[in-house]
Amino acid sequence: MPAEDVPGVFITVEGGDGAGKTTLARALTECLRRSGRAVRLTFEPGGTALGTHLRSLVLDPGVAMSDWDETWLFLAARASHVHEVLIPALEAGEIVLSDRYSDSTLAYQGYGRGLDLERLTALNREATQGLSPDLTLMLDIPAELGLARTRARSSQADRIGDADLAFHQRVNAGFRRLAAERPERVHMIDGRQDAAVVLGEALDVVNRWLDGRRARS
Ligand code: T5A
Repeated sequence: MPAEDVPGVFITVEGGDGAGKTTLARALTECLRRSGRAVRLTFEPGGTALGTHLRSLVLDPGVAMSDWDETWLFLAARASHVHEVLIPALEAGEIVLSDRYSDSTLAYQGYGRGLDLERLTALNREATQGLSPDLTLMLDIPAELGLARTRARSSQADRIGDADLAFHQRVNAGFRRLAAERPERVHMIDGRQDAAVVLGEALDVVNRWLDGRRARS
């Protein structure tokens, strides 16, 4: 079955470092499960044995790499995530919630590192077998606030999180641009709000999308 025709629902959560993606993805999963739905919560980089190894490599500040080396590692992690986790769960009809996916590569490696966006888009298509999210919840917060949150939580060094503020500002501006270019898929939520308010907005978006799909079928 072509990746774009799988029967489940594929939702991604995106945004800059510390925007609140993991907090939202977990809470949303709980809410959807309580309403009786089968939900698979997963994340990138990670979600598979290979992805877990690649995550520790790509985030290790002691490992030097070029911007393209970094990109290939994220893409390899994504490729294994797509065929090992995402496609099987979607084929089983589950709602799949992924904490980061291909928009992160466009925002971080494209807008942040300055790599060619068209090439990244083509590589994303190959790594994902053309699997695109049905819906993306994008959390927007100023880079300063996101970094303050992640640094308050952990002092552990991280090769990408520790990049300078200007890098994270370019990434966040990139996410906003991606959202503006894809209004039918991407829903921006103000990540500065209280976590409960963020969850409420996200639930509204997801429930409206699910109702719309039911009405269309
Ligand atoms: N990356 C990833 C790329 O460069 N290219 C790619 O293709 C991909 C897939 C790792 C890094 O890899 C880069 C991006 C990243 O730099 P990651 O593990 O998702 O990716 O890293 P982070 O974005 O840094 O993830 P975090 O887990 O650190 O941040 P989250 O998930 O956005 O935020 P969360 O929910 O963990 O919250 C952070 C803190 O803020 C609090 C939480 O309690 C927590 O302490 N918080 C709030 N506080 C106040 N109000 C709210 N609404 C809050 N929501 C959360």
